[in-house]
Amino acid sequence: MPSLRFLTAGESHGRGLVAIIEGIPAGLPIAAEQVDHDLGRRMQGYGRGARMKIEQDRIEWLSGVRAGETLGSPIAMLIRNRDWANWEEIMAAEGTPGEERRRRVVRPRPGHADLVGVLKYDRHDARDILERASARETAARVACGAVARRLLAELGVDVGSHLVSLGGIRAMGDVPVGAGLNALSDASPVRTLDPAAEAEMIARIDQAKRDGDTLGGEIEVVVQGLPVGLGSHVHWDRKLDGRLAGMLMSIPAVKGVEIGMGFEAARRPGSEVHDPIVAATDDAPPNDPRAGFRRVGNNAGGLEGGMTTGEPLVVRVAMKPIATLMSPLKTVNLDTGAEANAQSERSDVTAVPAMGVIAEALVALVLADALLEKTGGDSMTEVRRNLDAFLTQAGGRWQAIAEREADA
Ligand code: EPS
Repeated sequence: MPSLRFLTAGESHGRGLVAIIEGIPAGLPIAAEQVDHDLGRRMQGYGRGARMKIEQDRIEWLSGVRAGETLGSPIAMLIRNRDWANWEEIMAAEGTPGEERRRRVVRPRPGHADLVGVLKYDRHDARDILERASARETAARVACGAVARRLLAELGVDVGSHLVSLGGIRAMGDVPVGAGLNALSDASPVRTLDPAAEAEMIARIDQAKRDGDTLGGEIEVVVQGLPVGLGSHVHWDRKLDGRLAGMLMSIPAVKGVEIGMGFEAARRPGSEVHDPIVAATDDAPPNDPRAGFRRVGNNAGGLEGGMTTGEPLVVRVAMKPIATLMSPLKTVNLDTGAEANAQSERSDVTAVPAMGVIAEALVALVLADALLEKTGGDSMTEVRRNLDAFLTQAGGRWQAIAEREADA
């Protein structure tokens, strides 16, 4: 069983979303505003549609938190859908099976779950599928991720992201050392660190909107302050690379994940890929296991053998364009079998900037799970003590070598 698990429920136009996270130790300070901050960040981004003007995502604690601290019990959160007022009748739980309701969807969108979903689940209205396939569900995951982020932050770990490409336009820009990445990326309407690319991307989004088209792109998550040795090399399902990639590939419309140098590493010789290990007697804190074993570069993206190296974790995530096109693609009507244009409901031109916030949340959940697996602990006191003990032990190795060499 994982150390940390989470579950979400809720339809896009239902009453709301429920998020449950289980395994967070007792004594973690947390406030609703900290979760709401991430929910608000997820709703931003140039290219989103009208729905984001309706919603003001906020959590209500249902359980697991008392007097501003976690209790160690499952944490349940509710996010109400403000749009519910407009959908109450269409989405009502009461009624008769098979009855015809307004806003039926019978022209499935290529690229969406619509068609396979109705076949697999034996439905006659693709709304029964799209309501849950919708990226609305990611709000609940971001809420769980915000709790995991709080845990990591208490231990000095910062999770940030920025957009590196949109609609084929690439962005440059240096990630700051420390905890300042999101302050920079959140200030950009497309969450990029490159002002020139930002202007081009906004123009590309405006053009796509006029064309009734949609755009994909890539984001990069950077995690700084991670201890060495999270994850493990000993078994496939304990390797952190796989756990991260699996989680990130579960974001709607995500089609690829790269770690560190990523796919480029496949094209280069080993001498250009692996990060040399060099001895260095610098003034790093005695409990830093990396002291004495410095790395030249970080092409590994902070992972070797399925474990964290202590260098920044760097993961890139690629998202395809949203499947709801205002200039629709060809499809077949589910009722009549006739050729038709795919349904085009209100949607976003692009949601890549928001996907970065979702990816941060999921990376935080995977890392918090791996951290708790390393430390164990029912309370934050215990987690802290166990982590410090491990770091002191691993960091002491260099000290021991240095003392032995000095004696010799
Ligand atoms: C979505 C379509 C749009 C998006 C929605 C995902 O919603 P609506 O159909 O209500 O206009 O805004 O995203 C969210 C609601 C959200 O919170 O991210 C879709 O079809 O997936």
